[in-house]
Amino acid sequence: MTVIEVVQGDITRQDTDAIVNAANESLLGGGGVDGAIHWAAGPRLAEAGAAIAPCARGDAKATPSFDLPPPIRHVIHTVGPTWKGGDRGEPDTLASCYRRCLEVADELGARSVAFPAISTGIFAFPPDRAARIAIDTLRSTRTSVERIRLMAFDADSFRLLTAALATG
Ligand code: AR6
Repeated sequence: MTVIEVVQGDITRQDTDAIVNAANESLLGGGGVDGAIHWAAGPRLAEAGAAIAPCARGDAKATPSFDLPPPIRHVIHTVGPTWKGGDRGEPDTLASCYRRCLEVADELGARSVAFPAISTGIFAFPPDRAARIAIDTLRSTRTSVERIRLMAFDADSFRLLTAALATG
């Protein structure tokens, strides 16, 4: 039985086994949540990312968490789609990100995973559509992860994700 919950806050400060990073294909770091995670994990995260890069859009790859606070042990890096109107496969690529992250979490034996709202910042995916895809995909993917935490970085995202979780 997997529980999905919505929490407002900073993903680098969660009490989960793994956190997901909304990365780019280089896995070297960037802005947004990627910048926050690299800042908190320290420079070894970019070295570890470089060693396993590139990561294709829709795929996911894991590194250790380095200087992130316990109990976080793993960072699962995924690369979402850049929104270009919605008819270039963006919804399928976003769903693939959530699916692949759960597969990687299972390989790692992670029992709890926190996800940011992948692609909804710099990559401009409409947050309401992204929330629906995130929740539908997480609900329909078989996994041994027991607790999935969807992170809302602000109050609007919290309302949106909470409403999406209550429906469908
Ligand atoms: N904790 C939780 N959520 C956060 C945090 C945080 N500390 N910081 C931002 N968010 P974005 P993307 C939210 O832009 O759209 C980078 O340069 C943010 O409010 O981080 O997938 C990468 O290297 C938004 O809801 O990721 C890529 O090039 C969500 O995280 C590109 O940006 C995702 O926003 C990826 O863009």
